[in-house]
Amino acid sequence: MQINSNDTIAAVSTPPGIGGIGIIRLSGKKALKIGDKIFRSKSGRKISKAPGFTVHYGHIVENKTNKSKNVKTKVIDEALLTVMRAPRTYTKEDVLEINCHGGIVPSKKILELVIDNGARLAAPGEFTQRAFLNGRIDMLQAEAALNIINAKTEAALKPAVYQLEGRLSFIINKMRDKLIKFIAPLEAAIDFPDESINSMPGSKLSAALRKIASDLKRFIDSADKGIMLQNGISIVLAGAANVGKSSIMNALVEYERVIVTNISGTTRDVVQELISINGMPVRIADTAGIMDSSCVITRESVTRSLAFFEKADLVLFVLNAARKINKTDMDLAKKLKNKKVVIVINKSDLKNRIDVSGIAKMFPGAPKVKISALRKQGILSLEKKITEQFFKGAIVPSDELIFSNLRQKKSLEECYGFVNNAILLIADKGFEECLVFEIRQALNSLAELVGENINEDILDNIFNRFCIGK
Ligand SMILES: Nc1nc2c(ncn2[C@@H]2O[C@H](COP(=O)(O)OP(=O)(O)OP(=O)(O)O)[C@@H](O)[C@H]2O)c(=O)[nH]1
Ligand SMILES: [Mg+2]
Repeated sequence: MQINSNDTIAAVSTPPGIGGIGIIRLSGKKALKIGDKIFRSKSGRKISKAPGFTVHYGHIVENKTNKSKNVKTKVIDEALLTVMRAPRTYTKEDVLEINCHGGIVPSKKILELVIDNGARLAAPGEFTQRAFLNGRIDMLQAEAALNIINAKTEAALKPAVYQLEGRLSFIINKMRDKLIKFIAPLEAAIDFPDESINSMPGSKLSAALRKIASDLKRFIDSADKGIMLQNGISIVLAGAANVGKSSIMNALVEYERVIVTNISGTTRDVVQELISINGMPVRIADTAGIMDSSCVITRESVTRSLAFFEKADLVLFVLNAARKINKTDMDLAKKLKNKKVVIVINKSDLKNRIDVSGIAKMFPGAPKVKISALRKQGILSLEKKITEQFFKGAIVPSDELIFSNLRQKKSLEECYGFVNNAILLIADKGFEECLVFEIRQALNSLAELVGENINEDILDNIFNRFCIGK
């Protein structure tokens, strides 16, 4: 993305479509001057003369010069303008927000007007990118803004808000300060070998580094949780025909989403829904029952089901409590062998004839849960078993700090590696130069984590994931 940060940028910040209000946002040196050109305030006051954090009522106007050089003013919309002055704004630049009537036409027309008057269309995430480049937030906070927008459940929102407040950045910067304190005397001792410099004794340094390593390990583990909370996980209902997969789907989504009948082969297409299970965003898929058939449609649906099992993070392997395990169940079990599985014994309201021990042996450690989708019994314990597969204990224990994407996890892992190298060097009485090198590398990983010395491609990659107008 070729970005000129001297430009004044503009975008419609509200989602496309019809709504109560639409917001057009401008940021940059010319933002308020453009306001003067396109806005006639009721009070007659000029936008460029208005103090920061003031709101102005008036009309958005377009001035057109006709052939005889007469200026004709056309009113486009009634609007409220909010003036925010640098540096106390989202981007640290002058920001103008235009609240107009919602709807596709007014906001599009006003955007065109501000562009005709000197603004440029903002790239995705460019407002947040400016906040980062102008030093108002670091990369962890920029990513938090993205996570807040994309949060699918409240549990996913909470850690993102903490991150935006800068709690993670605070912890990481404290860790950086500590590491710097360790190497300063070590470096001095290398540079001035004749002077006696008091560096930390090896055992104390090693203990301090071990504490940092254990914190890093905790953060790395939390990142897996964070990534799952942010992106959600995919779960698929798998089983022979008529075992009650669609009934379980309906129980989990809490409405009659898919057709249920007593005829084998009711479900054909894969049907997916986004739900929250104990705060975890879950994409749940109902699939066609596995069965032998010469019917082309049935065979195609079975092929699609099998393809879906492959992609899922977790398979709910559904069995019918009222009948014995048959060859279809066993064949399917073989296909699911390498998957993370919860064994769901449905129809447990009927007379039990099932013996799951054979199947259970094929999935060591997989939880089993008895339910009745028809009577909505055992659904809560099924949900509990599902979350336990990904999270031990509560999804987000209060005040836990959670990293939330692969980029962050990679920097943490790199740092962890270097800190461990440093610990080993101390144990082996290695050279101080090597020790300093490892700690320096650890510091570089942390600097990258908060967005310092970050490579431009990575930067573009992060901000491209934002929507336009953020
Ligand atoms: N008694 C009892 N019947 C159930 C239960 N769950 C589902 N059924 C019945 O079993 C039949 C099949 O249910 P579905 O949910 O359509 O089963 P399915 O696995 O989706 O079937 P296919 O789409 O054909 O593979 C229906 O008549 C349901 O009412 C249950 O827990 N107890
Ligand atoms: Mg079905």
